[in-house]
Amino acid sequence: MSERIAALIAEVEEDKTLEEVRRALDDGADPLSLVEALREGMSVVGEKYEAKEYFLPDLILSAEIFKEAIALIEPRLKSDSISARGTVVIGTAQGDIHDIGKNIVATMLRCNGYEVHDLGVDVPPGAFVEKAAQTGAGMVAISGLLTLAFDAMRDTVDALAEAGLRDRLKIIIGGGPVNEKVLDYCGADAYGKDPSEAVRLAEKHLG
Ligand code: B12
Repeated sequence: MSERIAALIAEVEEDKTLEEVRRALDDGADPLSLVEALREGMSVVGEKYEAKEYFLPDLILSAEIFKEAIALIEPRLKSDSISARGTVVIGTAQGDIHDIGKNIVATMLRCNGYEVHDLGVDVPPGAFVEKAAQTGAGMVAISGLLTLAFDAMRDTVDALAEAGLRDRLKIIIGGGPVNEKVLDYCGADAYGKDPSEAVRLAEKHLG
């Protein structure tokens, strides 16, 4: 069942993917395994895009399907999950509106039991500070795909430090071009290449 769901979203088959997810839920499938199947399918879409087999509309439609499928699965996850393991504030850095990857990371964190406050895209440093202070978050996750996002990421790290929150929370960054050098430049605590790394970092820092 999971394999079929992964294959259907990888083929960007909207109706069939959603139908299969509904059927799997009715049959009592483990909601987390369905999320994992969707994520696997999404990574195939990414590979096909890189191979120029798919184009931008495929990428955008597959992200839409992912969102719709998660909306079907989420009510099931909430009743299944125990109390939150920790709180994460996530958003795309100021000046950057890419959110497909950020949304996947947010979903995977939620599915793994974290309370996630998603600030959306083009998020100014002050908004990260405000939400982190208000929620008592233990982690701030910043996504960025544009080179210009690196400055905004660094400004966000600085703003969290100026607000006196730096010692109390971990800051992780990620997104296509993020690497060790970008991490050094921004002064965040860690970076991740995919949603599983985001979950691993949350487990390490928040438990
Ligand atoms: C889709 C896309 C768009 C869509 C975005 C739709 C949306 N809702 O997000 C649209 C068409 C709107 C768009 C616009 C632009 N784009 Co664009 N876009 C892309 C594209 C093709 C794919 C990005 C994507 O979604 N990948 C799939 C996701 C799943 O991968 P991901 O984001 O990397 O996320 C994964 C990991 O990185 C990780 N991750 C992500 N975030 C985080 C966070 C944490 C904490 C962790 C741990 C992990 C993590 O997990 C995710 C899941 O696996 C890339 C090219 C590419 N191959 O990356 C260009 C690209 C990013 N875009 C680019 C550009 C230049 C632009 C524009 C400026 C174009 C323009 N001239 O208008 C505008 C940006 C406007 C703005 N202010 O942001 C450039 C950036 C170049 C640069 N070095 O700065 C790229 C690289 C294309 C290129 N080769 O030139 N874009």
